[in-house]
Amino acid sequence: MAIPRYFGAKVKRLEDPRFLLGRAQYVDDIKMPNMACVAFVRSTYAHAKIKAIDASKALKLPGVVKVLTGEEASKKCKPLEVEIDLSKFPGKYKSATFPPIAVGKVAFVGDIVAAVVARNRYQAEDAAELVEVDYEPLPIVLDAEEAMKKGAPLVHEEWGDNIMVSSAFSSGDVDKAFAEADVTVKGRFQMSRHCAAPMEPRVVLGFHDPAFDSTTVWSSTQMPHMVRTKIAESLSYPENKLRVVSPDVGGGFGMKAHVFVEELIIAMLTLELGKPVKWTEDRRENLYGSYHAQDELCYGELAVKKDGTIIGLKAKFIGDVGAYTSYPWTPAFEPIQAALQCPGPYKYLKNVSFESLAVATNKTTSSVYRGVGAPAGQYTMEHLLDMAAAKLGMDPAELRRRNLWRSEDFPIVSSTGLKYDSATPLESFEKALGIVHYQEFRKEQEEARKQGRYLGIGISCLLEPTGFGPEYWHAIGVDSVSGYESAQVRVDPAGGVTISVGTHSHGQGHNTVYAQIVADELGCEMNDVTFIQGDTSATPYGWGAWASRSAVAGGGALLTATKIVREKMFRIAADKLEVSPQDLEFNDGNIQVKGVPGKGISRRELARAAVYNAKVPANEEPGLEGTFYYKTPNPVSNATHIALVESDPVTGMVKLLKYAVVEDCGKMINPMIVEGQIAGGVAQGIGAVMLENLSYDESGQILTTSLMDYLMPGAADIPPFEFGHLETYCPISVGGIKGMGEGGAIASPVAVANAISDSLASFGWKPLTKLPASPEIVHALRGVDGKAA
Ligand code: MCN
Ligand code: SMO
Repeated sequence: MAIPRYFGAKVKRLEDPRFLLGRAQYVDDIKMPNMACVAFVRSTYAHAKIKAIDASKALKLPGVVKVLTGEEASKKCKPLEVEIDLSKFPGKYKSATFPPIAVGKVAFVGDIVAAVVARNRYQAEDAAELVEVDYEPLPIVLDAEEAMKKGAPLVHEEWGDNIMVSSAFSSGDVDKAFAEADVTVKGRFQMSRHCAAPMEPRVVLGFHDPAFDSTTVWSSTQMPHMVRTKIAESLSYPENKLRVVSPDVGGGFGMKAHVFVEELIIAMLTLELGKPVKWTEDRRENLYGSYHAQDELCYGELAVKKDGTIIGLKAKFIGDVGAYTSYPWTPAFEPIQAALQCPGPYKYLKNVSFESLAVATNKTTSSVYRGVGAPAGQYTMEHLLDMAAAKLGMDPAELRRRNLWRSEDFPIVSSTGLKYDSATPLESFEKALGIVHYQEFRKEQEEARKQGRYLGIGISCLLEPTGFGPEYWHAIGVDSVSGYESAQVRVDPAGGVTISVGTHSHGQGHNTVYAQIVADELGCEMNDVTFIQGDTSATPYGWGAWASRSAVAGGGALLTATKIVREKMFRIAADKLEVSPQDLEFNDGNIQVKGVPGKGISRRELARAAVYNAKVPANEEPGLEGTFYYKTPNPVSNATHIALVESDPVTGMVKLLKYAVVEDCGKMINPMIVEGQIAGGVAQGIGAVMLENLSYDESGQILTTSLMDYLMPGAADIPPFEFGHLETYCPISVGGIKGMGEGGAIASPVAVANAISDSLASFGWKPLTKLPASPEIVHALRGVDGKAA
């Protein structure tokens, strides 16, 4: 690599002025002449037959253009179905196709029954209310464990039961480990049901252009290419006539890493009506009509020796995944990932057994959300560890210290079969303890208890697999996604650089980090780099952003594509200067002979010669361009999180005092962005453990359809952070980079939970078994008599 000027520096984000000054352009900002608007009629029943739909009154309202129902939609559009090679899939899988609009029956409150198109949104909403649907209610099932019982109402009758996916895994001898253990602990932990609730809900705009007989769909998505492929396939529409654009996107957090039926419906409507058609989701609709996540019930059991050696782990994860399957992940991805995550960075743990179940219920479909099930696995392991420490009478930090892998142990294959290239679990742990002055805090805690103040500290040690490239998906037979990545770098005649990438930034700051990479390689300034993403007609095919992949996958593709250009520039310059390319270097925008400042050629001159005048050596093509498709590796990063809290056992209120994270994500491109990503993830984890919970009444009506009911953390709920970094060069990725975008959200819920249990440990250590930890639940930790031991 070139001498880094920007790679590794805390450079301010190039995109921020645009966002802060309100100059971003989201899908809803796009207005087209003659544009129609859609409002959906969504089921008010959790489970019911649709006996009849009468749209006659709606169609009489002024401005109403069309009412599309399931019967008609299913003739024009195939349902969404995940492509899985069952011979490789590690478990039993039942396909639940997701019809674009419900046909014959609805399976959750929010299921789409009809799409109403009108000249404006007001008319569409008014008309949607006039669509009369005759429902015949069916028995409902709202709880995953109930849904697994014999005789439970069936969400999909044709399945014969409600189990969408079941998968089991074991290695070593778990029974023996438990028989040999000095101490065993077990727990049942209920994670809360989430909605990513990004600042910008989903928006889709479709436009068919008669001049070219082509169609553009703008969608607020994390994965525009996949959306294009799936719309084309579902509607049997030529993919080369379809363009999908995701302009500025106001957060996604996994929820927008899907193909949604709403995207299919808007494309269908614009093709039929020959006019632009837009749908803008409102907050209420987003909270019940998009996807949920994280509703995992976890059973875990841990076996340890007297000296603290962790020798056995059993866990079962039951995902309450709602009504349908999600494209491309299936709702099974969360409970399966929970199991993969569960063993954590603990080296003596060879004996493990896991079961993961995805169970259908009459609720909103549940799919992936930042961390993808890993927060549940992390919670289970790290809370059991504190439980074991309490039972052993050992300090929870000491218990971890005795078991953590250290950097020289890598590479390793985990007990769940994941390959871990390199990591620093013990090193990051010690550094994090140093940051919070662990021993001093323990003393302070003891003093405070004497004065009736309850301080607590909670640790969570994380290994975060990132990237998830083709090797991973091929191995498990999932063909709906592959996850390689692409980048293209072009130099214009004036020496400016345009990069176009297949990844997607919707808050992560890719414009900045990619410009840092390119500026270093091509000896230019960051502002000389123009960044294009999110437009299928302007970028090579790529996979968007998810699985903390962009730094690894997009960064690796870009670095390689840029090197192709750099090498060509050096070859051409060498020819002109009559030296060898190895004798050249970039200096202040010039390519010069190493150590001879006067002898060189400016980047601009060289670009003019190569791109405009075709004055290149005989064996070179004109132009300066590089494209690279990268089979993304799957590096693992690691971190230690430590939360400090103060709890009030009387009111049950918890105050977060401080939060420390030591992260090792390989070479950091921009440490400031890395810290921002950790902080954002931790904020979401704080939401998970303290506040967020989508709830339903017994009839399957969702009760949390506004941000007054679904409580998300605000800035005032977030404690001050302290960050530490380690940088282990990743041996398997281009540039030594590892991902990290989800770790904040994975490690934090249990760090806080451990801190809360610890704060009230003088009443007898008790686990937090149900999230979110509301004041009632925290209050209950002090026990019936409320007397400290
Ligand atoms: N980075 C870096 N050096 C590294 C690793 C990362 O500088 N060694 C930078 C990256 O260049 C990138 C950011 O940190 O700008 C996050 O990198 P990465 O881990 O590659 O994750 P992605 O960019 O692929 O983002 C996806 C990840 C996921 S999966 C979810 S979910 C999530 C998250 O990012 N959703 C987010 N963070 C989010 N942040 C915002 N604002 N909005 C979302 O929807
Ligand atoms: S849930 Mo993140 O988009 O992998």
